[in-house]
Amino acid sequence: MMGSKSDWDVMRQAAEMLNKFEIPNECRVLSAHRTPKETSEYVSGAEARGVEVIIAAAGGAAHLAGVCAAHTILPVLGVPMESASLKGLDSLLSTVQMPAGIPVGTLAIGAPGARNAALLAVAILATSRPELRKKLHDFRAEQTAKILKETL
Ligand code: RP5
Repeated sequence: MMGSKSDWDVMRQAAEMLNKFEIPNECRVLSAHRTPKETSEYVSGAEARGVEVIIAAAGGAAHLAGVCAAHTILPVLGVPMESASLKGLDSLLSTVQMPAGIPVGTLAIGAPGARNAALLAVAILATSRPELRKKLHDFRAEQTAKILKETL
């Protein structure tokens, strides 16, 4: 989920990572502020529909991940979007500073956070799926091999 279509250029990287691991996923623009009712309905029904992890990205006064977490017991991963005025520090603090009792697992600002949110979602799903765990091991091994092949 993302608060605006303007987040999609970054958040498509999360979707691409999930697709790489063949994880069925859905991408929606839903805002804590602009579409509060639809956001709460979507998240409230997610568990019953079989959704297992929610990734929520927002920028500025970034309440989306926290609002999602308030409406579900599913793991919610928050991705702070880089903002024009404060470079995402506003988004980071708004996403990460949840009161005790309603957790949001907050990732890095922007594209690294988007990709890592997907990888963390895969890791969560992999705890009960050996085939996915193998894919994660393979991914890490490929990444390591790629780095070690770099020439300068
Ligand atoms: C947030 O406000 C969105 O998540 C986005 O990062 C930011 C700016 O949204 P737009 O004004 O570009 O729609 O709700």
